[in-house]
Amino acid sequence: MIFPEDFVWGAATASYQIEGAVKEDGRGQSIWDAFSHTPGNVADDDTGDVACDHYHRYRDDIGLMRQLRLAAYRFSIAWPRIQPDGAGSINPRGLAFYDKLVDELLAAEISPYVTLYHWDLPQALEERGGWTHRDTAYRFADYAQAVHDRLGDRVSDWATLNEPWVAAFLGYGNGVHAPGRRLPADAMRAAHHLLLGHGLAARRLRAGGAQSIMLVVNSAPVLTPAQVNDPSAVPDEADAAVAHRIHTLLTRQFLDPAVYGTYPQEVLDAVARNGGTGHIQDGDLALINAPIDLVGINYYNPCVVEAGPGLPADAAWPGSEDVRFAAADAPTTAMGWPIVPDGLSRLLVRLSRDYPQVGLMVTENGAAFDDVVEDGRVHDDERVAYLDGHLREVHRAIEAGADLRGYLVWSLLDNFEWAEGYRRRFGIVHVDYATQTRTLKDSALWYRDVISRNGL
Ligand code: PNW
Repeated sequence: MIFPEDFVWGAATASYQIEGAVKEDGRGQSIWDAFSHTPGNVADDDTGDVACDHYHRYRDDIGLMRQLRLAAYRFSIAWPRIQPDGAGSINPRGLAFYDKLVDELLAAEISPYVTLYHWDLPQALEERGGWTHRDTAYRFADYAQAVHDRLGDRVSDWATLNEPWVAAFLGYGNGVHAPGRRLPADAMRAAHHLLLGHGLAARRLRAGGAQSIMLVVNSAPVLTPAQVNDPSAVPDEADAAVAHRIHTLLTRQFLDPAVYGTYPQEVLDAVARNGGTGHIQDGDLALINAPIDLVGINYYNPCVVEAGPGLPADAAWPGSEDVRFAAADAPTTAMGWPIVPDGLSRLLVRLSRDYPQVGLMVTENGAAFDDVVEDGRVHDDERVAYLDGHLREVHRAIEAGADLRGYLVWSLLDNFEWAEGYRRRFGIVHVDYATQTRTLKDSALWYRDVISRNGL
């Protein structure tokens, strides 16, 4: 099973999950510092204070990437390192770190894929309303431009936002993520302002000459329970209607405005029922509809739903009063997430058909398991099977005509898994946090061979 010649193989991380060094070189506070330092928000009250200490160990970590023959490395920039207060003057020491990181990657012949926002909003901006406040979108565009001004001569691949659905609906809807707010109306405002920030930033990047601009979404095929193991199962009308609505709220809410400059009517209806549409101003959709080159897809598992009249709305899903979120009949990872590899091909084929103007890239895919180091090895056979199964589906999607440019595994390193803290390990490289020892898991060695063969 051979992949296209120019297919991009790589791995991904995010700043707050790996860097540590939260007080160094003038970095300001982010919402994740405030949130993780509030007891009860994160499992074991873990914080990103030290994480993988990547801020000090990035050279060694790039050495690992080189050993694995990665062609691409997707990382994110911590906005509060660049602008400690989220606005105004630029902190040169913050930019200097990413400058060195990029140079070191290029020296190792690894293409940097820079994500500008992977959830670490400057706390100073949260205190002015965070993403519920329209001004944050404009501040984000200024920050994006400052980063591009510094790195744009060497970085050609840019992503504006990581997973705006998660940032809005887990951050402001159910409060499981920072900033831990819990109001559907806030989540819907945040979603719109994130999109506005994306559009404004994409325009600045383009004006500065960026080659490739991407929006990264957490997407999933939305299936009824019967469809999980039988793609040909035909849901009844009520189930089909709720599945369509959840697909619209999860994926079309973000990609339709970005790619087509429109909101689906069902999104506008949900916004209208949850605080109103007053924050959506004339001209916003035209701004959000900035030309982009790629859509990044983060896929972990399908979303399984059926009709369930009269239920309380899930806090993360305003507009889901008639939806029952169901378990999939499938084995699960340590996160409890069902393993459904062909969900990935179904998703990619559909998105390629729905959004033919843009290319696709799998910007995250991977799994957490309870890994243990034994005699310097980690026999993570389950992760190898997970990755192998999903890569077969990536190949299948390409054969079916999906315009798919590359695949990035989540994650290079075990890291701070947000509300789950350090107990969930997604890395292909094991991190012993007490000593910061890195150990290549069997999955890393397997992935290296996949990359070398450009196939399975
Ligand atoms: C993504 N959910 O997060 C992120 O982009 C990564 O930073 C993260 O480590 C990875 O997936 C694994 O979780 C998500 O609850 C977190 O639906 C939570 C959800 C989805 C994505």
